[in-house]
Amino acid sequence: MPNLLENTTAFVTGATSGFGRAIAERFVREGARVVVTGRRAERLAELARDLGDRALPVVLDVRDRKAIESAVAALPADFSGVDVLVNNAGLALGLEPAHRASLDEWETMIDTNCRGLVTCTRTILPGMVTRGRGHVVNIGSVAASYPYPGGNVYGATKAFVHQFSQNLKADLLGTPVRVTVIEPGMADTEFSLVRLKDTGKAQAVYRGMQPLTAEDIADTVAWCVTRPRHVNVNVIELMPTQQAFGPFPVHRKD
Ligand code: NDP
Ligand code: 8X3
Repeated sequence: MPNLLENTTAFVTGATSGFGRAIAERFVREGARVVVTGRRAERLAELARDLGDRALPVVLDVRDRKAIESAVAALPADFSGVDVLVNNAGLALGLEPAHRASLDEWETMIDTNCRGLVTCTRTILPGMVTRGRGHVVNIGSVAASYPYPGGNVYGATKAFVHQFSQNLKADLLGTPVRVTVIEPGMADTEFSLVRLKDTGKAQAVYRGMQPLTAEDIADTVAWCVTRPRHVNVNVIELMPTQQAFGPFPVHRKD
């Protein structure tokens, strides 16, 4: 797909690692200009060096509403007409059952995965509607639909992302702005390291199986945003061939 995104300006949250980085790289390769954001300034600077002047690094914590509003208001002319917003920044913390999980970690997941995503959307969306061109791509998860032990608040935040995406689509009927939610299963990024805070445990998650890669997700996002304008991909759920669904467990007394 050479230069299919030539006249596109994208805003990617969480571009310092994993999916976000791969999406930014793919978009720039396809000719887009990309605002790359995240909290880790050094990583962003390194990414911007790699990608050249089509990437604009903006250090941003998606939990900080004022920072998002000022960053978007201050975008230079070349990057200000954002027509693809990729709400990717997010995290899972811990796998403890609900009665032992950390409330602080729950709040961090809600603030990042839900509040951050909503704030970026509400800040950038009006410009898309005014310009008559735009696509919001939200990164959800299979955890939105399939519960698992320890998934408690993480899965709930991704269910929020799913429903918010569908409701956005309802609100945007009559405008040309598109909305897609992409819901991956296991993918080998820094996700498990962030969740488990232990390199050995994080590597063990992917032992003996072939997980999705960040490039698989970037490929999926690129496909969605390059469909003809009259085509809206609502939801894509994808998982490794070596992952599947669990049976209903039953707790028996004997
Ligand atoms: P990574 O940990 O590799 O990347 C997460 C990114 O989110 C980083 O760039 C990080 O940047 C950013 N981020 C986290 N918190 C904030 C914040 N408060 N403000 C701004 N940026 C933030 O994980 P993935 O690439 O795997 O995760 C990307 C998305 O994909 C997440 O929403 C995740 O829930 C989802 N997902 C992941 C799956 C997987 O198995 N890997 C499967 C399904 C969905 P920084 O730390 O620099 O701020
Ligand atoms: C990440 C996928 O299955 O670890 O969203 O929840 S899973």
